[in-house]
Amino acid sequence: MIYSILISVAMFFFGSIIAHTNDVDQTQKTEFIVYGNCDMCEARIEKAANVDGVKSADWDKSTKMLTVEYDTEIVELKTIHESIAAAGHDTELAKASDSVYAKLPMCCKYDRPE
Ligand SMILES: [Cu+2]
Repeated sequence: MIYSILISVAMFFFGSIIAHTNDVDQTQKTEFIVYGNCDMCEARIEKAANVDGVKSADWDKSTKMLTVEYDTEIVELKTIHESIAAAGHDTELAKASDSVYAKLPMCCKYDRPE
């Protein structure tokens, strides 16, 4: 009797370890274009990309490529695009509003994609 309880407890813990390992596997790495110009843009873009569930965000000034690692269980890719657009930077999937774009410092006023 006591053994079957012990086995159940052991299986429970083992099961939760497996569930935990699966969580880690939900990390996805992807890259997409974010429009911007300078170092200030880089800081702004990376900060905006860092929503809940994002593990790393790195924007390359010369290629305009943002590389993000995010947990697909916590955040959708679309949410990351929208957060960046809300900070004033157009992405492949989300466009900044004209009023937010207008508030960017002069050096950050990138050429907007059509
Ligand atoms: Cu800038």
